[in-house]
Amino acid sequence: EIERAAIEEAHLKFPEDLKKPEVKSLLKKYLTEDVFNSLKEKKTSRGAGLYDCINSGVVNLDSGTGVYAADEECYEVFGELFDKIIEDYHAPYKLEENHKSDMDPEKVDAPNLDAEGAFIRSTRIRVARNLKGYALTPGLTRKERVDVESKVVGVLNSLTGDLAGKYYPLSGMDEATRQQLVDDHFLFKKGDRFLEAAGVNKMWPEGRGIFHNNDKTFLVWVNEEDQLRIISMEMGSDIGSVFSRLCRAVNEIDKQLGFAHKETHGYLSGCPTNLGTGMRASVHVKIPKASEHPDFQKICDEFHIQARGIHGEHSVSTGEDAGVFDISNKRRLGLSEVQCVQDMYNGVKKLLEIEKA
Ligand code: CIR
Repeated sequence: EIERAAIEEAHLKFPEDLKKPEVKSLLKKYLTEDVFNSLKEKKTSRGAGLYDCINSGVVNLDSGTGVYAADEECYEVFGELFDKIIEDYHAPYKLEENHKSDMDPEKVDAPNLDAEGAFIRSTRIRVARNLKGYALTPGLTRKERVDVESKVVGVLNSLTGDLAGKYYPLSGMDEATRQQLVDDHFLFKKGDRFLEAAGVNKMWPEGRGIFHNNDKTFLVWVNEEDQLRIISMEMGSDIGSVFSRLCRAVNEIDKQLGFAHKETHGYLSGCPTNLGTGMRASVHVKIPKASEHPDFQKICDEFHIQARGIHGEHSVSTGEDAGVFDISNKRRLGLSEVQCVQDMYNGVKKLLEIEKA
């Protein structure tokens, strides 16, 4: 508590480092001295302050965004800062428009794009969700974190049919299990320096774990960056099937536990980039020709899709994977989950037309 008091005292002064020319974050753009002064002494009812919201971007000057919400109320109490950042990141969405969710898989128009399996290797869709009534992950207490884990695992263990599976807690995990989860590319690592500075890594690895079904097509990360990352994936190109399995799981968990949600912000997440649907729908697709097309980037922008290498955000695919791209939806807030999947589908369809031509 003494340490916390000292931190809070130090943070009544504007973070001058943000003025350095190399800093390009949305935090820098919108944290004017006036906004800082108007917010610096405010607190949410759980005790989160401006420090909690901005520390990640102050410590990590290379942040793109630079802010996290420790709890739901941060989005209101510090709205003067968050609203501008959210509307900038998720432009052209305006918070007054209200976000609508739709997890009805029947509404996606997604006949298989590549039934022969010549181009699309795999399909994966994830959503970020957090339970109502708790802080978001930067602000979770130990008791809450463990409580969230036990509630979520209770529901996951009650799932039946193709969703039935097993939960693997990270604490005390044996080496064979760990290795298997690494080999399956299921294991998540401790959060990066951005999450560290936001407070998301506290008490690591306590309260964290991974659930997967027997077929390894349905996966849930518990208390990683969000309380829940719900993931549906399979080899091949059946986007409809992957979305449909995700919807069944998400709707069941929502029914039993209830997700943190605001009409204006959609599903809540500690990171404002993940508000709304919290969805990333992607395929790994081999498009060596389309990706060399002079208008590739323009087409991606027009179809609201994002292309990256298959080994993470800034990777370039080489060797056996040359020409293989991870193509995902780009928009996340102000449109429904159905529309996010449709964005990805339409974009991939277009890229395959170019590839074949
Ligand atoms: C940042 O501001 O750069 C980090 N807090 C990560 C933000 C989320 N990731 C992203 O926008 N790609």
